[in-house]
Amino acid sequence: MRPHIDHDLPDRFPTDPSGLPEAGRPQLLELADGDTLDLHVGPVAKRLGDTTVRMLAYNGSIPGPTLKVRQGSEIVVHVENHGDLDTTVHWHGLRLENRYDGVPHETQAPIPVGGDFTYRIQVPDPGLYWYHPHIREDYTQELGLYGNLLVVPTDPDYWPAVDRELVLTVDDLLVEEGQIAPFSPAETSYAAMGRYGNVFLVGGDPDLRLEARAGEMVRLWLTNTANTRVFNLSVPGARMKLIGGDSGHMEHQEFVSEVLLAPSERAVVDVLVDQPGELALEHHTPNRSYRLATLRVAEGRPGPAAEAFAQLRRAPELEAERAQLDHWLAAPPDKVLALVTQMDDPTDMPADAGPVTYACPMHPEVTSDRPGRCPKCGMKLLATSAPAASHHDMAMDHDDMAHAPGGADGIEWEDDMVAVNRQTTTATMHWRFLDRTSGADNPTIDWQFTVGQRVKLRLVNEMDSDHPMHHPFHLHGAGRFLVLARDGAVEPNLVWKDTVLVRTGQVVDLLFDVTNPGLWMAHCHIAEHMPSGMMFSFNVTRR
Ligand SMILES: [Cu+2]
Repeated sequence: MRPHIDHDLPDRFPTDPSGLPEAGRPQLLELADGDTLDLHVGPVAKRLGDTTVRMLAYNGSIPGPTLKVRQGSEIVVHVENHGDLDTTVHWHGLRLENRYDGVPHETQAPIPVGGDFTYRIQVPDPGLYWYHPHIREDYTQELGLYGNLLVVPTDPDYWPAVDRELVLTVDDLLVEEGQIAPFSPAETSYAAMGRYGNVFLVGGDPDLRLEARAGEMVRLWLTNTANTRVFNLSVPGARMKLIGGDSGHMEHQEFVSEVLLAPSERAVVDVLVDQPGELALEHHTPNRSYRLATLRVAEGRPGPAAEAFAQLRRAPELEAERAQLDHWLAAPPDKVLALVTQMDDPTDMPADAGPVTYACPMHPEVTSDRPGRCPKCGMKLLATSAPAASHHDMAMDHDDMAHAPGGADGIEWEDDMVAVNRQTTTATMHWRFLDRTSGADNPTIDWQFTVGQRVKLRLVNEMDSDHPMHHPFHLHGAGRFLVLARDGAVEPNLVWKDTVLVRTGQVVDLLFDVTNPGLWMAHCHIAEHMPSGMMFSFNVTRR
């Protein structure tokens, strides 16, 4: 189906792919210390199965180029914006100089369409990072503006030997009748749960086919670039070993059958492919399985990979962190942050509308004649009965979707309330961080830290909220953190992180190692939650 042409609708973003260059495959660019990269933001025509849509790309590919940089070096990135709106580039997970962090109005002026900006990017820590805009991510990141940055350690033994490396973004895109579901330039929609997609993209491809040889150790460098979806990834039939997370290697390598990745999190996984044939990268929720990509394994010779795979290495610097963890586990938190929402009823009942029935959008069998909360999931009950017109609008989009009721594991795997979710905007959803450090409601967050400080942060995803759900909490490059405990259970395997998934109702304790001065952001990495209020900035001063 041909996309509509929207020339006469200035209140919409352009959607016509005619005449645009076709999106290419992402390049792998090795950049030496001091090298300059030109990064161009612009529209592309992207084939998705039998339709072609207009998307946005860095240097003409989705994802943008993978930048391979040696630890400790500095690269210069000259960004030119030929996209649809102002932009910046945020270098996710890097502890870099604050003025290159890409936060509009705080660390730099937005780059206007036709404008440019030059970043100087420092990479002190080995591992997998990524870059994306920090303006209207719900639109620009969904449309393809993301790419990886791989920091190669100076220590050649940091990672185990490997035969093949695959840098893969996992993402989902919402496509309706052959077109990307519309966006408003004026406001962010799907603000309740974020925009879940129905087309899965691995490395930007809805049907990615990868190659390997039997006997190889294949390393998957995985990044979740979705707006809101949590991925649970596995390669059935092959053995996997988790070796790294957001920022570098794990305290101890471990064999795993699956890897949970919240939006913006990364994982480094070694996969032993010992048989020729076909393997698949899959996403498993409690109710469904999705095939994301295919790995064809050709005949090969057994090499040393199997022996190396059997070894589980440990990271001494993270074991040293664990040795002093008891002190931090016992210490009271320095800051307590509650994650809550207030939700306006999108049906907006007039007072004289007559009798009203309230129902849970996720559990329609739960009804009440008065406002309240769903006993199954805690969500605010929304008016459904009268008037008839809004009842129709509120029709629950249950389709053939299998439902994880309320997310028994604290994760909303699917959008179980599409009709309501689509209508919610930053005007009607009020996602909030509340500073409960003093024990009182205090919406004004005034964090002040000093370089060299270590801070215990407690995140409380409160059930007493109009729509409790999971949130991936992200801290910008003021430092990096370790997860100390989740619901009081000590974190079994440490890794330096910049994003943590806080499940519905969960309490997560972090140890934040503050290293870089400046004004830095903390926010939920659900692209629709951040502009709905789940963000703040804090200050780090030099010692
Ligand atoms: Cu959130």
